[in-house]
Amino acid sequence: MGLFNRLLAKVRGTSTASSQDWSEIEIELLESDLGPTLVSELLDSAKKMRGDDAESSIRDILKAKLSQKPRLIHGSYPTNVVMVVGVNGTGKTTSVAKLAAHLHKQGDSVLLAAADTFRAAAVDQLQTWGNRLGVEVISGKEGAEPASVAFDSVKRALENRSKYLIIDTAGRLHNKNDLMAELGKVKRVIEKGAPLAEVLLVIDATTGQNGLAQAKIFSEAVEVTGLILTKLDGSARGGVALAIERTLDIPIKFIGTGEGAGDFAPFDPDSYLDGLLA
Ligand SMILES: Nc1nc2c(ncn2[C@@H]2O[C@H](COP(=O)(O)OP(=O)(O)OP(=O)(O)O)[C@@H](O)[C@H]2O)c(=O)[nH]1
Ligand SMILES: [Mg+2]
Repeated sequence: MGLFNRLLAKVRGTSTASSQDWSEIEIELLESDLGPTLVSELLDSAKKMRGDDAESSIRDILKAKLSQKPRLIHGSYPTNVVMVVGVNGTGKTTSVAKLAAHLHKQGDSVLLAAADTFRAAAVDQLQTWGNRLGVEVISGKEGAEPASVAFDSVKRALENRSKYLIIDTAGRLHNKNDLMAELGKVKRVIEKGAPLAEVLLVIDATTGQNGLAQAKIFSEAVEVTGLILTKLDGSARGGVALAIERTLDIPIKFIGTGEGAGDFAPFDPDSYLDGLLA
C-alpha cells in the first residue's frame, strides 16, 4: 500500500477524519522517514483539504519541499572534479563506478581516483570497476595519504584533459571528528590543484532519519553540493531524501537501484513523487 493511501482516502472522502485517524496517519508517515517537521506540515495542509484533488495537492506540497537547485553535475572548468563522500557501506565506490559508466556512455572522458587508502581491498574494488568499464584509475600505495592520491589524480586529470575526475573516499562515521577533519583536508588539497565541481554525499535510502544527521555533518565538513541516494531497489522509499532536501536544500542528483553499472540514473523528481504516492 502506498505511503499516502490512508491520508488520501481520508481527505478524499466527505467524512471527516477523527483525531484517532489523524494520529494513525501521522505514525504511518513518520515511519516513512519523512521526518517530524515535514510530517506535521503535511498533516496541517491535509486537514484543510477536501475532494478528489487531494492527490495532486499532496504532490504539490511535496514538490514545493524539493530543492530548486540544479540536479546536473555543475561544471564550468575544463576538468570537473567530483569528490564522493559518505559513511561506511552506503555505496560510494559502486556509485563512483556507476557515475563513471553514465558519463562514459555520454561520450565524456573520465578518470577515477582511489583515495580510500585505508584498505587495499578498496583500491582493488575500484580498479576492478575501472577495468570493466575501460576507465583509468589513479591509486597510491597502500597506506598512502588520501590527500596525496587525490592531488596526484587532479594533476593527472588536468594533463589528460579529462572532462571528469571522480574521487572515491573512505567511508567514515560522521561523528568521528578526526575522520571528518581528514576529509576536509582532502578537499583543501584537491582545491590546490583545481576547483571542485561537486561534493556528492552518498546516502543509503534504508538508513532512515540518521541520513539527515549524516547530511548535516558532512555538509559542515566539506560543503556537500548534491546527494546520491542508493539502494532504492529495496523496500525503502527514501523519505529521508525529502527531509534532507527540505531541511538543508541539498538536491538529490542521482539514484542507485541495484548493484550493476546500469542501475543508476539522474534523479527525476516526478518519478520519485510517483513512487512515494503510488
Ligand atoms: N541493492 C543495492 N546495492 C547497492 C547499491 N549501491 C551499492 N550497493 C551494494 O552495497 C554494498 C556496499 O557498496 P560499496 O560501493 O562498496 O560501498 P562504500 O560506501 O564504498 O563502502 P566503504 O568504502 O566500505 O565505506 C555493495 O555490496 C554494493 O554492491 C544499490 O543501489 N542497490
Ligand atoms: Mg568504498
